[in-house]
Amino acid sequence: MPNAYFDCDGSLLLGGPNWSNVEVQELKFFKKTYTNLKPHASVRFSMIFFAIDGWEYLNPPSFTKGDYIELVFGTTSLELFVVDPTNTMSGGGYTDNFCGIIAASDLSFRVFGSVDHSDSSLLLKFISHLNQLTNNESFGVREILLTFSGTPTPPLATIPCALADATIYNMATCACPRGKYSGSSGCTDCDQSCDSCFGGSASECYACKDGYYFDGKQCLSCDSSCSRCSGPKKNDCLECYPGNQLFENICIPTSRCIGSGFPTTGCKKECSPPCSYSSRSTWDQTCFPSCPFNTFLDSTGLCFSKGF
Ligand SMILES: [Ca+2]
Ligand SMILES: [Ca+2]
Repeated sequence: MPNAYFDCDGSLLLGGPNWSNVEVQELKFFKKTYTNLKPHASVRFSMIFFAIDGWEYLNPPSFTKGDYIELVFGTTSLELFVVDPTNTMSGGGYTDNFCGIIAASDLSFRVFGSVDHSDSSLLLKFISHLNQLTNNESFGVREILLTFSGTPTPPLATIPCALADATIYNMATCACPRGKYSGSSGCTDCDQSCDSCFGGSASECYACKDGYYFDGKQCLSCDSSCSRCSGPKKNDCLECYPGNQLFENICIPTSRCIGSGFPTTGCKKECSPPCSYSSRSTWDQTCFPSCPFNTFLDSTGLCFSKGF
């Protein structure tokens, strides 16, 4: 089996030119099952999709069916076609070329959408319906974000939806730049908490912006220390801003983390000289030097004056 990942001009893809071979069944799909999901009514998704090399796109005005990828969310299947605006084959309307064959153009675009789903497990599957060999055409995907919502798929959430830099079959109404949605008076700003959206409120996001999380109804602010998070607390961080290190879901400023080997191996749980058990902080057992007289160690590992 080829590697499931491919470095496409600096973007690490799931898939890529070693994959989606029409002749090898095992190479025609990716799948992952998510289990133990909290109660929800729909799944909103956001991902960056790559159509690599010699795809036959959907050609207007006849819209002859070309190559496509099937997105499976549980029992729901969505078909992802790309429209070639110039009515020529193999990506004549697109000029980018960053992956696979040098002579064949490629296209990347962000896809959004929502599907109704309420089971406690979710099968996510990408099935290739490319009809030629991997060295002729292939696909990839990255930055897959799934947001589980307590409300059913909204009527305005056209499925799937893409940005203005690509046209997906039958989805022209949602082709607005990132951070905007197609409103009655054209492309309109999303709420500031949304990375992408189908309406103007914080509950109408396909995906939350960095620094926000989805609580099942809307995007809410993370603790200011987290760049991505699963909840509002300081220890709900999933990713940190530059200059910080994630340690047990807390973002610690690099300068405050003194474990030997940091940052290549992260903060250490084990104490080593000159740290001692008595000087490690209680909240994450990270080693810090003893604090000077009349100071105390705070929860982030800094020494503060007593009474401060
Ligand atoms: Ca190419
Ligand atoms: Ca083809």
